[in-house]
Amino acid sequence: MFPDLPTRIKQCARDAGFDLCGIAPACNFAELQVLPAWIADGKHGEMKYMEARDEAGDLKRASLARVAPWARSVIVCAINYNTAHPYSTRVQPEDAGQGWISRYAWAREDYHDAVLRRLKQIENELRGLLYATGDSLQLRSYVDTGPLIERVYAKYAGVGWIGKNTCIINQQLGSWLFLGVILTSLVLANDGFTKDDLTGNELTADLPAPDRCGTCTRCITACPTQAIVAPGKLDARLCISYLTIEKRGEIPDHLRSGMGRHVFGCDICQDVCPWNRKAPVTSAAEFEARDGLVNPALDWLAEMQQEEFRAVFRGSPVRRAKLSGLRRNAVIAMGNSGDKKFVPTLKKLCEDSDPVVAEHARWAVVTLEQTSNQRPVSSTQQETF
Ligand code: B12
Ligand code: SF4
Ligand code: SF4
Repeated sequence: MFPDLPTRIKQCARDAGFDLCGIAPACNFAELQVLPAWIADGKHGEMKYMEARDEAGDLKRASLARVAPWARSVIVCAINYNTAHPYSTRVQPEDAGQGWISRYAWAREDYHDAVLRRLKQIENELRGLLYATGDSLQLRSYVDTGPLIERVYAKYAGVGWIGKNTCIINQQLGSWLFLGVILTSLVLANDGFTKDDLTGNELTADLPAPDRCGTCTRCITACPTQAIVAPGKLDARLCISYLTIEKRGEIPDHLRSGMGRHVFGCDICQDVCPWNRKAPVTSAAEFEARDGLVNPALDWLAEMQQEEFRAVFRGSPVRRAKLSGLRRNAVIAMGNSGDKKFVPTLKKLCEDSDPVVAEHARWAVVTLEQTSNQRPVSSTQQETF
């Protein structure tokens, strides 16, 4: 075994551009036990990938010991993606008729690629280091798509605590963090964990990051759709992030007004978090915002055609919503804007060849006609810090 490997790994992570790195044993931590009930209750909505099961019929994401029995440790890396732009809850009057794309999706490069590239750099360095020692090694890097709940391992790696909004929060950096993990066959025991059992199920680590939410409940109160149903428990079907990114087709009527001006993702439960008040700005150039994506013009998005969508969002996570989803979301935001200048465009869109866009445009026209010309001010817009 290479001397003081955990320290070398953390140095590799820093060299690769990560802001944080910690190591958790690959055990079935208690938090993973909430997944089966979450899925059984249908709280994942239409995200079928969350239901993936192994041959025995068990949920893959509920047990690393079952899906990757060779894995002994999880290297968890995090990178800050915050940029120097105002929060969505600090709406200026001139922004109110414009849309909101989540902070994480303004980036010049899709975070999956940006994070995976860095993880691969660590993998390569580790292979180089251990090749010389003759140690055998298995490594597998994931950003989002692995059979594990990354935030649970981030907690036990000391990267941050799981906030009541379910996000990983770091005391110094806040929660504007992307996570990436490397599963490894290495037993990296001396990383603040008890050493007795790194093979399986019972280990209790002594390094979870301490919970610093305290009595605060700002995220729960601020969530416009009451998606945080209890501290640390999210009903994804109600979450604007799910509705705008993952949900295809029609958005249930009763959830549309709560979506406000969000056209892709939602930042509210992080914008209001006191731990993000002084969140530092990223030094990674690829997370700088692309032109036009901060407070984007709603009519631009609602009338966008396939060719422009491809060009504007090439290599961007926004592609996941697909053109139809993004236009649908923009139309809902127009309906919620309280701004009657959108009525002529919306009336045109009522005849759109995309039936989803047309149906939501009809809803938006009715909604706008029922509101006075005053823009509605939600409780989160009035947020003071
Ligand atoms: C599916 C998914 C979503 C879904 C569901 C979100 C969710 N909370 O589960 C949707 C589409 C809604 C979503 C939204 C977002 N996501 Co997302 N998502 C994922 C994904 C792919 C899986 C998450 C998962 O397994 N959920 C299952 C449920 C059961 O887990 P959970 O709700 O987090 O519950 C855990 C804790 O709450 C804890 N717990 C249990 N009981 C209790 C009790 C208490 C008191 C507490 C405090 C905690 C707690 O245990 C549970 C896990 O077992 C991960 C990547 C990955 N592979 O892990 C990214 C990931 C979580 N997402 C991420 C991001 C950035 C977002 C958004 C901010 C994007 C945006 N701006 O719109 C929002 C945030 C919304 C929110 N408040 O969570 C980041 C989070 C980074 C961070 N700092 O935490 C991840 C890690 C992606 C990445 N690689 O960086 N996401
Ligand atoms: S992302 Fe938005 S909708 Fe989802 S829980 Fe947070 S505040 Fe609520
Ligand atoms: S807003 Fe408050 S309760 Fe919510 S995650 Fe932040 S500190 Fe925790």
